Amino acid sequence: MAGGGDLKVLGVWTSPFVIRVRIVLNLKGLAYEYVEEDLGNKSALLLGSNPVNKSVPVLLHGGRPVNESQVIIQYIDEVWAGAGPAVLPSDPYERAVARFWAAYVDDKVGSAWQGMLFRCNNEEERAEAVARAAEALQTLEGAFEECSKGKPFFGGDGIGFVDVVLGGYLGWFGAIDRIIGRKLIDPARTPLLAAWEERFRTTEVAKGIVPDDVDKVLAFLQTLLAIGSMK
Ligand SMILES: N[C@@H](CCC(=O)N[C@@H](CS)C(=O)NCC(=O)O)C(=O)O
Repeated sequence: MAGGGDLKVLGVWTSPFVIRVRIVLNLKGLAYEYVEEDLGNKSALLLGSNPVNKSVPVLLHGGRPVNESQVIIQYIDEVWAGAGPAVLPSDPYERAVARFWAAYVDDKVGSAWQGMLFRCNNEEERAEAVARAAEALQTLEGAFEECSKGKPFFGGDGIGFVDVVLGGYLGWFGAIDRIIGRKLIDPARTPLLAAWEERFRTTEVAKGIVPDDVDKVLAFLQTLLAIGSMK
């Protein structure tokens, strides 16, 4: 594996933002050191590397920090352009489209994810966030059709930017499915996304990174709620 021993990721194993970065490092075949952070007791390295947001992930490349998951992914894709498949499309228009949908995912799905798990005070508020997530996923069903052009991933034949950005949430979706008693990515309403979810979860690059142990994720949710994280 490439990477030269100078790559380090500060992360939390359930974080959608960390997961997407780790999947991209896998895609590129880059070796890195992974350091699990405790959000209730952040390390001096995390606070010093990301003093603005104090959030994970942080990528340290030769000791220099890069912050914000979407920025990190684009940095990796540029620096290791020759390693593994490109994550962003080479065509500028298609790249702009991929960036648009990635931003949409974090804006709409990300805020609904926080609403469903961390910012709901009662079941009514959770249901409202679930409805917002469902609406965003419906829109993404159309985006999938447009971006994939009949191929298996948003990125076409292989995993691309929108795949990793949305795919980072799948571990939590499994936990949400358990909480709400049905599939958030509903095969009846969003059949393309439901098939994509199965495909994405079982890729070599996602296996072992996207959490599939729902009980463990739900137990971790209690830890995060106790420390008031993600509020
Ligand atoms: N926009 C950021 C979001 C990162 C983020 O929210 N990370 C969470 C973990 S999932 C975090 O570190 N939160 C800090 C905290 O809860 O104190 C990114 O894409 O990197």
